[in-house]
Amino acid sequence: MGHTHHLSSGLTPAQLSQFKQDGYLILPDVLSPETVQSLLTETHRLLHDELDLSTHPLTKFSTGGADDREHVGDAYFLGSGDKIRFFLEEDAVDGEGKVTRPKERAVNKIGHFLHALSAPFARVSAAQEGEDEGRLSPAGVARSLGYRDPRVLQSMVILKQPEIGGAVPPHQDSCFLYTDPPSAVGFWYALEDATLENGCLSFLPGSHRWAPVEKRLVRRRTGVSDEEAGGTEMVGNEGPRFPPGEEYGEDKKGEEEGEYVAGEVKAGTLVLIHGNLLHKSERNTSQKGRIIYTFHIIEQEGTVYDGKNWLQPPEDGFTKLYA
Ligand SMILES: O=C(O)CCC(=O)C(=O)O
Repeated sequence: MGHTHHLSSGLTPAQLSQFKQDGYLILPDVLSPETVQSLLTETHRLLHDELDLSTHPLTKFSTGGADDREHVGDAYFLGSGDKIRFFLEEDAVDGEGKVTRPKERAVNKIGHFLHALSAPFARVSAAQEGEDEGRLSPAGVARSLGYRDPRVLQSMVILKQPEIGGAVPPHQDSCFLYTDPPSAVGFWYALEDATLENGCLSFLPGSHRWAPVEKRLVRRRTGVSDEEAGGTEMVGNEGPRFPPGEEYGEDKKGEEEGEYVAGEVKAGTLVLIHGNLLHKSERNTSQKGRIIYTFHIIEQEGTVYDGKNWLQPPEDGFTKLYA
């Protein structure tokens, strides 16, 4: 990292205006090679030590079509907000629900409380400005973006396995992590190189300014246990569809919608993703995996977190980002 990074612990003005313009920002070398290695080691340890396929409910998680939403709805998923749980690649399970490959090669996703229950992952979001030899910290980024009391509400490792890694269709994260008004931002860290071949992200630049949060993922029944909730469904969003600010509105779309731009990145890169931004990733049919770590923050101060959201706060509330 250049010397200037030691002077500023948040985003530079140029980085901030790029994020405001595009709705995403690619920041290389934010994680040191040692940190990347520690997170990969922890990922493999979790798969090896903590996953027992013989007792796993074989939940498949995908943001894909109607069939997939059925699976999303089960209690294993709804109860994962304060646990470390494993969600399988669609194509790693056959018609009878049998896993067709070694467990280390069958998992699509690990979530959603890594940032609290796994020390190596917890260190990533707990880092404060000025620590870690001046590397950019999540707290520093959040302060640059104007967050007053940012909370980490979920975290996950997405493995996107070789040959069968599932695609993630275009979506906006604020549909899944809704606050009134919308406030989500994703921190997405490549732990391995992400390329066109193994299913890197792509983004629709500027769509966060004109693409409203039209629907939300909610529990079918609230005030009941995860088992009785009846899974989840997508419903229309009656609340605000953009964060506050004059830069947002459906009229900002203008003439051209534009095209998705691929974000090929090296391991150690951080990608910031605005909660309204349309983004996606393709299938991985290559021989190379694509392991990433992502967590999301919301603004706690002056927003309302909806009791119908699929993800409900743990006992002690969502994790503070600022020390
Ligand atoms: O890593 C991916 O392929 C997709 C991740 C994503 O879109 C998200 O977490 O919102």
